[in-house]
Amino acid sequence: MESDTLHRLLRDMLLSRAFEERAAEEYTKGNIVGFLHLYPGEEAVGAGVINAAEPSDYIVSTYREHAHALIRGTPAREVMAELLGRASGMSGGMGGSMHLFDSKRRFMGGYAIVGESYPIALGLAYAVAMRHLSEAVICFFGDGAVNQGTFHESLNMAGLWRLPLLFVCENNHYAIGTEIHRHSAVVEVFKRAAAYNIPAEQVDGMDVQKVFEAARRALDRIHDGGGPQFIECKTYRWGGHSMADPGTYRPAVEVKAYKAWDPISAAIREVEFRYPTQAELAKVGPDNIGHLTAHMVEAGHLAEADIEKLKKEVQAVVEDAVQSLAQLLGLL
Ligand SMILES: Cc1ncc(C[n+]2csc(CCOP(=O)(O)OP(=O)(O)O)c2C)c(N)n1
Ligand SMILES: [Mg+2]
Repeated sequence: MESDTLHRLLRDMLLSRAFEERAAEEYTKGNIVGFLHLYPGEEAVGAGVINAAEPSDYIVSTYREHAHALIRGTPAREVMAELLGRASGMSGGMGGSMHLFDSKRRFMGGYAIVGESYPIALGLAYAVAMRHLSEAVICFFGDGAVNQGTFHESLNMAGLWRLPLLFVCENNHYAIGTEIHRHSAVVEVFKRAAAYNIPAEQVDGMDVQKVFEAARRALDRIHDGGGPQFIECKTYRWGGHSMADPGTYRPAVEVKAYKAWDPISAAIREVEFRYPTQAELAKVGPDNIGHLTAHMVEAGHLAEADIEKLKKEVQAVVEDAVQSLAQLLGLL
């Protein structure tokens, strides 16, 4: 993979992480109200998929979408202002955390209703197909959303009409507190796409390079008129479902294992779910950002000093976003 691409992926993941950590802080201080669903742990999915897209492709997301908007290019200031309900926010302060929207960048919304992104993406893809354009629509959704009726209806129509749609399942194994084995008859989500004649693959969602490459392949096929495609990214959210959720339903050992995810850890990849042993835990490697930085340093794309520089750079972007709202936050 090209050095420029690797740097972009890393920067986007670091920016997403720094933004979410700062948003959590502002929520705790009471400056952000309502629900706040954060993305740490899942950055490789958004960064990999959105960077593989063309600027002319559309994105439809969920309520866990701050990083998707940032990666798409919406300035951190506008995203943060929306979380704070300010008029300078990307949705004019009317939407808040779950309803980010930036039509200029073809970011066609975050949505609070589980399973809402499919029919909207389907309509956009239908419009693209009617105009015979070489554009794709990317539709994000969680593992919990695959049991909604809209999933089946939308995949059926996309498969039938061969619409230019990329379905991306962010499988973080939980729908709030319900683990996938308890909410889905078929836990290998990608297999469901076969029922609608949609090519699908499962990808390690903790490895940003693998996600990027899978998304590129799928998007190339769509742009070439190949019809809908489906990617299941296996990932994990480090925190609770939202800031209001301490996530105590998950065993500490499981959270620890995923926080130190080794992309080829057999313990975590087993189809039949099993919590890793202490010995397996000792062997697991860095998180999804750590994994990429280690690879980049090893391959000579990055020096340790660059990582610190990059972290400072994204922190400055996030800090600037918060400071732009300083008066409101009583920081002046
Ligand atoms: C139609 C509908 N039913 C229930 C809810 C409440 N709800 C909010 S998030 C969520 C879980 C969704 O899990 P998943 O799709 O896996 O996404 P994740 O939060 O893990 O990213 C539920 C049930 C909702 N918002 N909309
Ligand atoms: Mg989920």
